Amino acid sequence: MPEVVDAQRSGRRHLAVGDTHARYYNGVNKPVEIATMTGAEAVVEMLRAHGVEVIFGLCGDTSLPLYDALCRNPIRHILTRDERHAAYMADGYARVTGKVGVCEGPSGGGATYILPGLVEANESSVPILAINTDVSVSSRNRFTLTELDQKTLFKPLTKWNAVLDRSADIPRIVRKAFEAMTTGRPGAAHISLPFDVQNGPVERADVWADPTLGAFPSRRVAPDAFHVELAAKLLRSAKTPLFICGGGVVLSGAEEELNALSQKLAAPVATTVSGKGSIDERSERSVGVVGSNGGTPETRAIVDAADAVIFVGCRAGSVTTERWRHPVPGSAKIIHIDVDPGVPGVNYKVDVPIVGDAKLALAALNEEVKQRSGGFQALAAAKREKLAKFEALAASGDTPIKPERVVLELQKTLDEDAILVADPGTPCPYFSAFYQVKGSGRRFFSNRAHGALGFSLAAAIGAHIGRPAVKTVAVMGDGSFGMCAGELETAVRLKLPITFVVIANAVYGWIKAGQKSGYQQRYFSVDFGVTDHAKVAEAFGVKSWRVTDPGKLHSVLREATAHGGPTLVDIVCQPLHEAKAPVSEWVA
Ligand SMILES: Cc1ncc(C[n+]2csc(CCOP(=O)(O)OP(=O)(O)O)c2C)c(N)n1
Repeated sequence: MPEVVDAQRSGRRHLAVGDTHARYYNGVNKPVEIATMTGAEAVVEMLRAHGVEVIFGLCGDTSLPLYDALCRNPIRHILTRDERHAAYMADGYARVTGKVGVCEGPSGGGATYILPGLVEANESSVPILAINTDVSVSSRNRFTLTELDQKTLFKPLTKWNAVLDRSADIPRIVRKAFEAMTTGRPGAAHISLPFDVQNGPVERADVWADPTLGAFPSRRVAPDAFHVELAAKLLRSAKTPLFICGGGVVLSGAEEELNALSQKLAAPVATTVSGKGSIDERSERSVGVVGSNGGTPETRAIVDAADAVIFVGCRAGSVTTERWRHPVPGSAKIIHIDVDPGVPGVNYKVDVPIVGDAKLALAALNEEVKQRSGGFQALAAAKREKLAKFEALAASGDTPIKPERVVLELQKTLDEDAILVADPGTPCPYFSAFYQVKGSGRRFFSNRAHGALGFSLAAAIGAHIGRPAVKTVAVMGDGSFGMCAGELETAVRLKLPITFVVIANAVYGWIKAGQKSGYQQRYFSVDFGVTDHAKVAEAFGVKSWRVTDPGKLHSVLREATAHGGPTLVDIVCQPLHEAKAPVSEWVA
């Protein structure tokens, strides 16, 4: 009876409680019992096998089998109030844990609503998996309610996506999704899971995973030694080398290697907004953020003075380089380290491309270079100048409150290990420029790929779930608040001690500043009404304050951040177009 022996060897005879038994017939018409589970159970077990502990999402008709499987499983399910925020939560969770974030939603609107979060994560190289349930395979092409071509919808916006047609394919497809998300450049994946596929059988023996694929980067790729040698040679003759680090350093966990190499080369380290956390910003070698959303004239001057720029895990995009003007093309030799071979050489003529994982590439380069001597006097002077301008504005007792004051007070209030999530609008440039990340690793992030307003509230929830031991704060404009307020209920229901800060100015301020600097103050359709965000939050059950007096800001922020549940501080702030800070430098 070879078939039965095979079944025994593979463990199929060892049935677990709840297993169903499919009866297959061998060639001589003898039944072979095979343990199976439903497709929905298999999906959940496959997630668990990859180390998934939490899923963010929202229910729907087509998700009923999945929910029934989830309810009998230890994976924690966080019920959200819309799918966009479920994806943002998965994104925030992934960024702070280094693990894949998982979100789910139903068919039709659930799929179209989850999409913005997937797009942001994918472009930010954050591995999140979204599962949308779908109408049954047997109901396709029959004008079925919520039917949608999920395969085509998600294809251009994810690193990898699939629609399941058969339950038997579930284990293989989930394995493939995790491999795609966490190898090479991390990215988002999407799986469409039809209703009848959730109810079909899956062989228990097929439900296995390589758990290392649940965290990123899962399979690091080493750089070519030849290019590493070329880079070392180039650096030997450089007088003022400079690093510009993107999100790839923190994603790769390469902070130590970066620190060691920049020390050895006596090279300053500048970062993009996503690169914040690559280096402790208190270091004498830290430049801070450069570019048009957080850079200042002082940090730009440091970039322009470099005769060799080493981009690390950075796409040298329009914001970081102020539309490819800084570094000035041709004025510095370019070494470009990236895990994606399609990145080096796209925006700058590259002298040495190094394709590989940032941690491995920086370590390899460290082996090849010699200790250089060099001082940081010019950098220290530039930073003093930048800080002096900031501190003068931050000390102001003017009303409406200046954004600089908000940055300063939060800086004074938060512990070094706190996580700050910033929305676009005022928060991103001001906090990127002036909020000093103390220590390395993920302590600050913003949604820099697409910059959709309303990211930070949900992303902060995900970050808190991922790293509950530290304080998480989300800072958003009132434009953003209007796009995400519903998730305050989630924070209240789960009693999450997150502090939400609203920079309230009753205007889409960043755009109005653009109308001021580029369109002779022809202000058009950018002002909206005043909202008392503290009252709105209170209605959800959030402990809230509305602050108009800068003198009260410190004590309110202290009380809010110390509270054991969700809090919101609504701060009536000066709009960007009235600011005297170098905002005009930041507007594209
Ligand atoms: C979803 C979305 N729509 C439009 C924009 C374009 N946009 C960029 S900044 C901005 C204004 C932000 O306003 P607010 O959140 O109130 O912050 P403020 O600039 O006033 O500080 C807008 C509309 C965007 N980033 N995201």
